[in-house]
Amino acid sequence: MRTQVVIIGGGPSGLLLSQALSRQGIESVVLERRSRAHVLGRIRAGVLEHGSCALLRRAGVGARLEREGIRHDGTLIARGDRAVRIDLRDLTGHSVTVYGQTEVTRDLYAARDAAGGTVLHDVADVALHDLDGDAPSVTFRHEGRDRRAAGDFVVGCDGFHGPSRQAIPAAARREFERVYPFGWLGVLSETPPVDAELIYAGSDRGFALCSMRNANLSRYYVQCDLSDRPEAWTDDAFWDELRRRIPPAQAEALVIGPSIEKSIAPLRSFVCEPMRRGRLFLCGDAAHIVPPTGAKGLNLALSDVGLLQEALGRHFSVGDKEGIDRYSERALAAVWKAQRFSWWFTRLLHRFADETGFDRRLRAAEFAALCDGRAARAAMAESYVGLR
Ligand code: FAS
Ligand code: PHB
Repeated sequence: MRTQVVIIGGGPSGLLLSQALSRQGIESVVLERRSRAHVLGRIRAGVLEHGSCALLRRAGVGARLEREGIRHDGTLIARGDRAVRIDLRDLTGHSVTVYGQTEVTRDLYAARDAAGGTVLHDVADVALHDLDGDAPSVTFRHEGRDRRAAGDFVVGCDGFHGPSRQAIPAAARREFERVYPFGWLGVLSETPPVDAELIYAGSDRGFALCSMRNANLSRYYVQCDLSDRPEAWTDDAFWDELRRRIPPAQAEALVIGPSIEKSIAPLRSFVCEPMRRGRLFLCGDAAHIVPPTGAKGLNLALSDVGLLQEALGRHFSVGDKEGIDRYSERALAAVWKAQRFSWWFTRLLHRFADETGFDRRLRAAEFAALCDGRAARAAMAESYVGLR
């Protein structure tokens, strides 16, 4: 098959890129390893920055987001029995929107279907070819046949474990990584959220997060050991631990119920430089991973798409190469800002097994600075609502 842009990966970044390109009359094909049901079965991010909402609206997938997304003007950060509300709207003029990644992906699939877009599922043996020439292609197996997709460009939207990043020769890649010595045990429950806004809580027992998807669907997380397994946690054990880590008022008000999803996500900071090799561009988790503390993973992926769809649009429409030539530099500038914030927020709220007394005092002083200083809250709020 012949197209203009071959996209590997049918998660949010691959789908949004395909949708945004098609709105500019640029053809693409999306090659996805899993079934659509599998992709839509993933429970991941929950918070969208205003820049991400704008991108989705511009791509024509903002209608349900407008109807069902929940606008949040602030968020609560708690440590022990002290808590501080970060008034995002007062401090930055922006809010965030609570709307699950699953729903973003669902909306994008529906839009691709409506536009007659090509998204191939259950694709296997994806391999990238001739990236340094002017006729790159991707071979793959689909429905029992070996196939080839040729295009002007290939975009790796295939997540952290996909093949695209590896297609850049190791000698030409610089990788930066920090693996955290703990994970997040997440639970989804059909219960009303414990509060109107999100609660990020640090405690001597570890981190906890109270989030939501809608008025009767809550999402909670507790920091756990990497050796933990979801099946080792009964619902009661989870609810008891959550209560011990969040402020007393919310612990008292918590409505519990059976978990309908329970999983553990590892935490990692990772960046691959550059995010381009010849006719290959990397986008989203294929190029970078952030700990979910700062709610940056999905938003950073969509930020990459915003830059790339504009760059490819100018290339195909007026032959302007400046956008594609500066994509990696511009994307990485945003990536490292998000890495810094995510690392800072993770260190502020999580318990580290090797932390010293000095570390604990420093963390308490960092939290006190947030409580006592508007400037510190404004700096946190600007990163949280999105730096675009
Ligand atoms: P994705 O990983 O979503 O999509 C990549 C796609 O490529 C997948 O569908 C995969 O099947 C496909 N693929 C892989 N290899 C392939 C191959 N060889 N051939 C074809 N297709 C292939 N972010 C937050 O902001 N908040 C959170 O709470 C949060 N929680 C997370 C929990 C988990 C368990 C994980 C893994 C991530 C979480 N994230 C969170 C980050 C997450 O939301 C990502 O940032 C987001 O999915 C990035 O989107 P994509 O770049 O499209 O990558
Ligand atoms: C979520 O709702 O899944 C969520 C929200 C905020 C985060 C991380 C996860 O920082």
